[in-house]
Amino acid sequence: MDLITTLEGLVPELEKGLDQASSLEELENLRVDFLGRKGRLAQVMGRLPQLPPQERPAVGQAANSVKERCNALFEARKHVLEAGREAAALARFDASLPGRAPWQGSLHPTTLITEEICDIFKRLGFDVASGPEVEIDHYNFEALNMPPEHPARDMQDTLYITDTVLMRTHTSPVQVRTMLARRPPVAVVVPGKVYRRDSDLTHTPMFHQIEGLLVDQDVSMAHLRGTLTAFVRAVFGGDTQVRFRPSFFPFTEPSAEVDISCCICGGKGHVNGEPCRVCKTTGWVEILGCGMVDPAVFAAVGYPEDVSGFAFGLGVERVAMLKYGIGDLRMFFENDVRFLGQFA
Ligand code: 2U9
Repeated sequence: MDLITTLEGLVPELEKGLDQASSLEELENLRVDFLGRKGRLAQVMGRLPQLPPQERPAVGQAANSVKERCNALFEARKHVLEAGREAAALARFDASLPGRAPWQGSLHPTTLITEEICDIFKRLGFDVASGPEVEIDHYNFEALNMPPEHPARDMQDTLYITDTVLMRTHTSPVQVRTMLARRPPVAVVVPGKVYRRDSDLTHTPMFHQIEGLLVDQDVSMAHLRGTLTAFVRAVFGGDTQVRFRPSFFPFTEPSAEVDISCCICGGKGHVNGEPCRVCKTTGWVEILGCGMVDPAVFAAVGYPEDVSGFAFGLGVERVAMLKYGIGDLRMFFENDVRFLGQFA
């Protein structure tokens, strides 16, 4: 049989194969078998050099024509099979089912409370400042009236990087930097991460603080009380009661801790006859520490002797736990979307 007849014979044979191919996979196998590099068309063409030269052009033309027709047949069958696959997929698709709502992200409760607190102080005229989390000893301790042998500098509590470089244990070094950069009057709040060598049920090695500092002439404890009372009532509601208890901090004198009437039991000590778990029936919960800035701190930053000021500090996670009734500090660090999604 001459080569042209053999070549032409491929077309009806392919048509038969295509009729039987019922999937795109079978179709591909067939394509390789007919048109592949070692396929049947290629095998016939391999015999071309054995022909007398004058016969080769006609055979070559026939081969091209067969190849084109074969390709067209493949494409046609491919369209049919693809349409079938799509129809099968649509048959499985139930357009009457309710749609799946897209996942919506939400801000972390730590971020939410931080923003809420900063907004309250911005309305009271405070600026928001930030600074490095890796600090030098001088800004974290020395300038805050904590000299080298002070117990708060203990390796037990502080994450040291070198002898003089450490992870800040509070955001106070930012207030020190602020005072070194600006003359009074100064009113800043400083939110940020702080680090301590501490890890148990109620302490994490990193947590978030917001501290505030106000310096001017004739700033008194009354200004401190008024500012913090306004702040607490903005966060926990206008009925919240506030009490100041004497305390001690190296950087403030006098110092106080502030309790608020328990936001879970409303200060009654009991919820539905059960003892309140949050205030342990006392009706009060501690919310922040504060005081009048110690003159030694002003001296360390070169402020004149006639200025006075107040400062305060709070733990953001603690405020969030009280405000939202969260019982476990670890929730803030596990990033469980079932927890985080509730703050959307
Ligand atoms: C400068 C001067 C004074 C910041 C203050 C507190 C009281 C305080 C704690 C609250 C809970 C830390 O997160 S916590 O464990 N803080 O009680 N912080 S006064 O006083 C300053 C800060 C900077 C220059």
